[in-house]
Amino acid sequence: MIGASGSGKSSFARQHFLSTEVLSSDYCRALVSDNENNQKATNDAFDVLHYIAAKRLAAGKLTVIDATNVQPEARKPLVRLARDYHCLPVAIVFDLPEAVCQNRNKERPDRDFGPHVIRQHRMQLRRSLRGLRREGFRHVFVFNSVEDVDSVSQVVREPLWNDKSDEHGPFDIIGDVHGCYDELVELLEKLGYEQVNLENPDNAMDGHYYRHPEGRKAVFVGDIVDRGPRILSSFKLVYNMVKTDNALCVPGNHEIKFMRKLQGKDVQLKHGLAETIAEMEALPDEQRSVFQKEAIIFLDNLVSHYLLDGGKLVVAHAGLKEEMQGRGSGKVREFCLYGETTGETDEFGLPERINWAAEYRGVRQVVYGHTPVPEPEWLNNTINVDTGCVFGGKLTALRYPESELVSVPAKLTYCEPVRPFKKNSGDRLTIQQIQDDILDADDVLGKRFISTRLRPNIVIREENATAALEVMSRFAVNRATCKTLRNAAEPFWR
Ligand SMILES: [Mn+2]
Repeated sequence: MIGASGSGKSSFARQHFLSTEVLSSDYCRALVSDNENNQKATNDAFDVLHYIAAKRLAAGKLTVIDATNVQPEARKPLVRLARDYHCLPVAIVFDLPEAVCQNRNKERPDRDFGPHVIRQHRMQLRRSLRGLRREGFRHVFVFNSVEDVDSVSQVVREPLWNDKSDEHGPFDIIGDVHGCYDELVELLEKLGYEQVNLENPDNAMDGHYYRHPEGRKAVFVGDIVDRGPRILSSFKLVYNMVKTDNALCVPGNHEIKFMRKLQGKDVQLKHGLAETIAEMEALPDEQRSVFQKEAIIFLDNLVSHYLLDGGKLVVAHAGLKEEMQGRGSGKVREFCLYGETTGETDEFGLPERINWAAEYRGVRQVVYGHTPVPEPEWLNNTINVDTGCVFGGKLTALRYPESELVSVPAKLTYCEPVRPFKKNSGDRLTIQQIQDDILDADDVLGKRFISTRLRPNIVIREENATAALEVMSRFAVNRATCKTLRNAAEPFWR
């Protein structure tokens, strides 16, 4: 909230938000100095306020800052906090006439500052008004009068676009298609989907889609386009399935590049985009322009990731860390599209990726694609379903909630992968087993609760965990384990 002293911020907050949602600078002044109006306590008060706000935002809780916030310096740390936790900052501005604020403060004996204070607040506020969006506020609401404020009957909390927790599926989550239309159709039919013709077919977008007779929904992890043999047919099929509510689709990095190309931006025709563009150029003029217009709208509206089935399932192209799930920021979108890279390149000249899934400890299942793997495998509640169909692998779907994998083999190797695409040799360890072979001290140190089949919630006290670990570590042979332990528990190791 932004407004001069006496502009009615606290009353508005009391009326429309939970008392625990509102962090007031006055209250924090009192917390640290027993006096709400002690201006000397301002810095400490804001330390406390920012600290609590950070905890709330980390937990994804709506947080209302009740302070004047009329100076850019005061708002800056708040916008930064919102960004750090991938929350959207919203400004509610109380641009009320000076007389209203002066009168209200006169009625309050504890506000004994002179009228110049409010005049200055008002000036700072007016100077700030136009720049709020540039400062990073994603929505700005301005009240110009007492009537404006009083006319608000309710503050409506809109869920983010990525929040589809109301949709419970069942789902069939389909890996990177990359123009493998024949395999896509075969997979859909194997999953039980049936072809339906559109009633009013649009020439530019083909006339059919696939629908499951039991109302299952396909969820595409993105990278529909580029590289493969029938890119536009694949794209149009996904488009029609999304339009008719038979599918959801999150964008892949290839969709974004394709969209930028369609918008006339300077994009290199590499990594298979040339094939997409060639198919488009081959369309008759009239169809092409309709297709282009529709495709831009469709691509531009794709949402970075989805939270599904009461928040139990997350689908994102390159996966998603726990702290970013269901949040909205540029960084979240970036992660969904490209994952996290080290900034280095590997021996094939490809960006070296950070394996976020190895560190994942979240409760939500994350299903993703982006990096082709020979076999989809579970790792810490995440699974990569991109089995490199276009590279001669297969096209895979994960049936949710059944956790059943269904795939169809590629008919051809349509594209030679830069990094060799190796098939699994039979009896190797699963990636989860390899992962579990290395103990991460953070997973076992400190007070722990474990649930067993016989007894739920057994408490492992910190000192007991440490002792157990100490005994176990005498038998440690894995040097990586030794290193982890030594770093995490230096004093006890010695
Ligand atoms: Mn990708």
